[in-house]
Amino acid sequence: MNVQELKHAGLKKWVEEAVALMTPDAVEVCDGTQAEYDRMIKITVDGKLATPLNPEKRPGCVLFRSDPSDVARVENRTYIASEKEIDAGPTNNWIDPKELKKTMKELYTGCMKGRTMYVIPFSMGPVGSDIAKIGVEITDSAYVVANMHIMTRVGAKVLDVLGTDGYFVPCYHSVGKPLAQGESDNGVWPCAPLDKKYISHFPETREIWSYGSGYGGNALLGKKCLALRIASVLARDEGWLAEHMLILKITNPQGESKFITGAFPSACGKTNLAMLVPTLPGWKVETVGDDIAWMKFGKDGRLYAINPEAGFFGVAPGTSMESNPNAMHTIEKNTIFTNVALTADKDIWWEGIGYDAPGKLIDWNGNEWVQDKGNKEQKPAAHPNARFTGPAKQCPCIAKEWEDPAGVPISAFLFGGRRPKTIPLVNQAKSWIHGVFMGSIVGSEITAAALDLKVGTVRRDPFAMLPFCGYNMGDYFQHWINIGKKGDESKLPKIFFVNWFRKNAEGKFIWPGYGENSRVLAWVFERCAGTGKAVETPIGFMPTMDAISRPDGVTDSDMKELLTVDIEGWKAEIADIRANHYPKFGDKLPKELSAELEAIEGRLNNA
Ligand code: GTP
Ligand code: SPV
Ligand code: MN
Repeated sequence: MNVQELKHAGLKKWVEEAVALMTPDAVEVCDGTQAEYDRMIKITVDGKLATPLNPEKRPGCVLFRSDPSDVARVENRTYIASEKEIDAGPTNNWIDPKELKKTMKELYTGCMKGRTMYVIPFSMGPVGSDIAKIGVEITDSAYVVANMHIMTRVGAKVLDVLGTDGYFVPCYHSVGKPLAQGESDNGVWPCAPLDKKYISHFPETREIWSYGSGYGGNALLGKKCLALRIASVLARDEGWLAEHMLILKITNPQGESKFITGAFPSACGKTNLAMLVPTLPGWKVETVGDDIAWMKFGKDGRLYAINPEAGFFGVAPGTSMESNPNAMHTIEKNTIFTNVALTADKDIWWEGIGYDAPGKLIDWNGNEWVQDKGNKEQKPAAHPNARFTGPAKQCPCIAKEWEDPAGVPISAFLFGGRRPKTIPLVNQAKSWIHGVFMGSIVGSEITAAALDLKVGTVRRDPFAMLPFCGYNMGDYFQHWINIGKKGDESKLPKIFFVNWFRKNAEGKFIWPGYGENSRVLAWVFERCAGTGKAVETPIGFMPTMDAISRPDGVTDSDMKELLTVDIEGWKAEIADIRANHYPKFGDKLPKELSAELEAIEGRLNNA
């Protein structure tokens, strides 16, 4: 379809302005068809950016290797350009929107020369759902178009819903690498140098401008940019929640089901938990979403969640038939792999895939690579943030409700992160406000999901939203408190804190994690059902020693360590929050949270 055929005057005008600024050689409106997807893949294969995989082993799959500078989100190039700096808050980068637009307009000028501009109408959420939102991304990357086909709902049906004057979130994207006459990518992943990359959000005008990166959350603008940073602002204004949360359905042996969401920072286990295969006999877990949840109150006063996405952009390393068979089956076909290793017979391989590298590989940098198992210093064959983009409908454990436009009623929220010490396997908040306090203090060891951070150090990542909250985090805490006041607390989800990542003195994980996490989910389920045995402690309700069954290989003393409150560790935790975390929010810190801090401190001192 061409731009002239667009029926929505505002959209047409917006595209025409972008064309005038970015001067592409051609413009195309995407229709979301399989033929279009195949054509995008062909363009990237012809440009030597993609390698088709073995059709016998991975039908419909391709591998991309990105530029080594373009392998993850870039948090220090991500901006919340609100009119006032205070509205971006202490945890976001801010530039005055006028200044930022001026800088970026210069970068955008002529940036699509030699390329085609694709106009992608997409819906976050089932097309036409009350909770869904429409965005339109313009991009000069066929890789982005193909990924958006999998991750969102693209095309003509979205334009139908948009009609002649419907609302859409406008999203600009360019890789920032114009081509000279006759030049082609010819195997070089197009992107701009780090100091020219901008991932910008204008919360008042609800616009997204991204430049210079072709990677994941920087470039697939429906995901973190729209569904979290812009949506969090909409959610604040409209009284709902846009969260970095998986959504799962859990069914007990009696056939009763509940829905649970969980917020863990990037690369801390959302996809794995969402697709978990329970080791507990008779229990079943199914997936609704693996990264983002949008939640609104239903008429019955409960919170209902939808997954705004249509695919999974999951971390590849560590994914195996043992750790996550459902993900492995999802990615058997029609999947885009980015920065994994390539085998001689054109299949994929990565660290933690569950078997040794079969002979000579091509690593994510495009170099020959042979596994040297004795050598701990060997560089990995797959980038630690290598990803697969796979369609959710191919997931064997996808829940039948996953596209229900009304969403699913949520019984529990989990918060967690990677904490080698102090934080127990699970505890339950005493109340909504106590739960909000727990969400506000989430800490986690940094992972490879962001480029510019030091992997392994613990940082506070409130609600797992630190890189994704589109406004002042203090106001965001207040918004969570307000949601609690809006609802009848007995109907709101119960709030839990979990930690799969406790380590022993040898640095080994004490809890086996993955499918064994079902034991913790079962306790959460039982607590929501009013059964589940618990004791009250200074940090909340904790399971009695016999309330969670012990997995093989976990000793009684391990269990004790996982389920005992480390009073001294918690005192240090609270002191750190008092000295370093909460002061960042100044007057924006809700007084209810200071009161919770006082209260927990008092309880720990009396313990
Ligand atoms: P994003 O897509 O970045 O938001 O990540 P995510 O939260 O979905 O994380 P994911 O499930 O992809 O897991 C990231 C890494 O953590 C993988 O290498 C997993 O193998 C590992 N992991 C997931 N769950 C567990 C667990 O229960 N225990 C341990 N030890 N590791 C886990
Ligand atoms: C994350 O980093 O939380 C991701 C990957 O889910 S990205 O889409 O790049 O944000
Ligand atoms: Mn994520």
